[in-house]
Amino acid sequence: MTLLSDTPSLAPADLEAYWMPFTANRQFKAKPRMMVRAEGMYYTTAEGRTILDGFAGLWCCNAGHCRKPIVEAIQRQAATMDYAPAFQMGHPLAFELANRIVKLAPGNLDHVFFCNSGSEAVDTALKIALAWQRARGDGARTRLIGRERGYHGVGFGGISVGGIVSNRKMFGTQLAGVDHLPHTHLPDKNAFSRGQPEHGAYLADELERLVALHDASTIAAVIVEPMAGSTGVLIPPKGYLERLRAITKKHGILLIFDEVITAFGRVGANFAADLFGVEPDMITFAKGVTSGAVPMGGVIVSSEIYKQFMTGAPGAIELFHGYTYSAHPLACAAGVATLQLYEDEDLFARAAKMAPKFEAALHSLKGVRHVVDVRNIGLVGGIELAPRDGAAGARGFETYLKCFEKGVLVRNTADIIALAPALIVEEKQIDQMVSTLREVLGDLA
Ligand code: PXG
Repeated sequence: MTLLSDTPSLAPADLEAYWMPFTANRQFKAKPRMMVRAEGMYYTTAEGRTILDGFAGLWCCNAGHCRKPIVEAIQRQAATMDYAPAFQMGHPLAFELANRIVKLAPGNLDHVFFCNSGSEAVDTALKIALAWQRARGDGARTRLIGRERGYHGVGFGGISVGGIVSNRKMFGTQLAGVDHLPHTHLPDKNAFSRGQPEHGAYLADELERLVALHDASTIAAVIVEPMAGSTGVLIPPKGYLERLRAITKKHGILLIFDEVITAFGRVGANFAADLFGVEPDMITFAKGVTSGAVPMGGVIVSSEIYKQFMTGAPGAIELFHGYTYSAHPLACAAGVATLQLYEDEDLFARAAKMAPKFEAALHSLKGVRHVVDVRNIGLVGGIELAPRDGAAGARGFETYLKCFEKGVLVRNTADIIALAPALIVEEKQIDQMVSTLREVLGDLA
């Protein structure tokens, strides 16, 4: 059998059937960028070009690509038991993975609900928040608070609490009773900050305004990304998350950290909650839990939340929620092997150690043409470009394309370039990413 993936170049007709996500389909299909192999820090394209991966796939392959222990664990599991029913039945790897995640998680976060993506993790967390408030007799708390420029995936829950106009405007009225905090991007005050910016903690006080408007007795939960990734690497100002935690606690509102990007070493700690020293009531995760090798997501909840659900009749199902593929055996095998690999190679500490070098390299772009801000935390970097007159986003997309032509994969959100290399990245690879960007930006109109 010949697989299409064996063929270096596909005929245009072969590209038609696949409706690609978050992609300019016609533009891509006219000039495809096709990846066929990956190893460590590199992709190989269909034309046989080697591409340095500056973005860990899409923020997910934290251990690097096709790492042997992960590959072998998936292969073994696929041949041993492909699937086990997820409802009223279990398999040992699901429990092992949950135990391992809980060991890594901060403070009282000690139970894990599994699903298959970040979007599902967010919807799961929002549903748990509503159900928890109701279970403890606070069923009027139905409001959910998100944040402008937040990205929480593409489910109806996620786009409702999310704050990206293009992800919301086509899709009707979404969830009722949602409100938003302001985003924390203050380029006038915080441009070229290294790590957490100085200004903006006061923006958390906007939650007090929303409480005054809606009354705390109607609000179930606040969800934020501790560091907003998708909308261009917005790092929390010093004191902001602490203040959000204090206000939510004061009003009996749950705080959910969406750590789909930031969990598992991305910021040089187990979770962003650890790095920033703020413990939420729930953490959503996905991506890095399997280093992107098999889809998986989940929610880590506090003991207080879990216990509340465990008070009914012992034979009763406590939460009417779950997915056919919750804790899928292949995902669990990949997850256990991934977390073991992170530990064996001490990759989170490695990320923390590499972060200052990454920071210095990124900030060397200050003064380069078009660059209006550089920001960073852990192994995440954002380089903001001035938009071209009348063509917002064009400069960012061209930068992405030109870097790809020069053998480096970066990501653009409008005119912000994001870098998030795997935690195994070497200094010379960081240098290659930055020098490629410098070269591309220098030539760009
Ligand atoms: N929450 C956060 C914070 C995310 O970053 C999701 C939820 C949704 O995850 P799924 O697995 O349903 O895609 C995400 C996903 C980008 C980019 O370029 C970011 C994501 C996905 C794809 C691209 O910034 N984040």
